[in-house]
Amino acid sequence: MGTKVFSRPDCLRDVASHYCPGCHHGIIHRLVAEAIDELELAPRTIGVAPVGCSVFIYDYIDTDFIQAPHGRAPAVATGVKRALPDRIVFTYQGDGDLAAIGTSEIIHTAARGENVTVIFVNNAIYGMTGGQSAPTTLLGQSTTTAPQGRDAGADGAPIQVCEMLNTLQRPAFISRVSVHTPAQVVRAKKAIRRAFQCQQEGKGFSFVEVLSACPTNWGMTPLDANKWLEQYMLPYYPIKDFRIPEGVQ
Ligand SMILES: Cc1ncc(C[n+]2csc(CCOP(=O)(O)OP(=O)(O)O)c2C)c(N)n1
Ligand code: SF4
Repeated sequence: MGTKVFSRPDCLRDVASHYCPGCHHGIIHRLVAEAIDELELAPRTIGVAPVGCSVFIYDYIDTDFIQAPHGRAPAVATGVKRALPDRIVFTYQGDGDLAAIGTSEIIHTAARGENVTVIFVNNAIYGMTGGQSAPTTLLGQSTTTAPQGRDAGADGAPIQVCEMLNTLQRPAFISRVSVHTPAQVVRAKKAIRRAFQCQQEGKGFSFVEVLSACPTNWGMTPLDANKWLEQYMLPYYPIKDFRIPEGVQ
């Protein structure tokens, strides 16, 4: 009999997802599920689902879930964690959700150092609603609301969320990763696992930004979307561990 070398994480449901071909949400879901399994957190984990394409994360990851209104996931996570401090609480949010309508929630949750984990999926665009500009849209990137490309004069400069949160005193863990190559997937997995471990050990607020492709709204093939991410997103959103507390492996 052969040796099993690859299997579906126990807490990732065996169902087809609704994501477009080449979308990275599915990969990131798998990494979250693997980390929850490896740390044996599933029975006591509560996820907070966002608005956006990944709202249906509650259909894919087999833990308890709450769905929060646009941008409010960190505030909901704060309430849940304070009411049930023995639970592992995480949010999963797109850049429209977290960096636009939810800007104040993420800043103040990080500033308070709430002991929750935030997975922030930055695909530089609003996915679900048809490709409008997000605060993370790159200069020159064309979207349905900036067909000539984002212009700094009219639209401001893109927000670098990790750098912004890294100005605060209280966050314990801040890291930016990507999933556009197998090597980067391995690195991303490590960061997500560390973030959950950080919460498990009571070290405080943990935040992982994952650079992600939206081939549909970028108007590209999945392969070209990965190349675009590498060429244009990485220089402005560098992959980096901004902050890691002592003792987190
Ligand atoms: C209060 C509120 N305002 C607006 C919307 C509409 N809305 C749903 S998804 C979405 C954009 C989500 O984009 P993003 O967070 O980047 O996630 P993605 O779809 O790219 O994964 C918006 C504006 C909403 N659901 N609730
Ligand atoms: S629209 Fe973009 S973010 Fe949404 S599922 Fe499709 S590729 Fe993914």
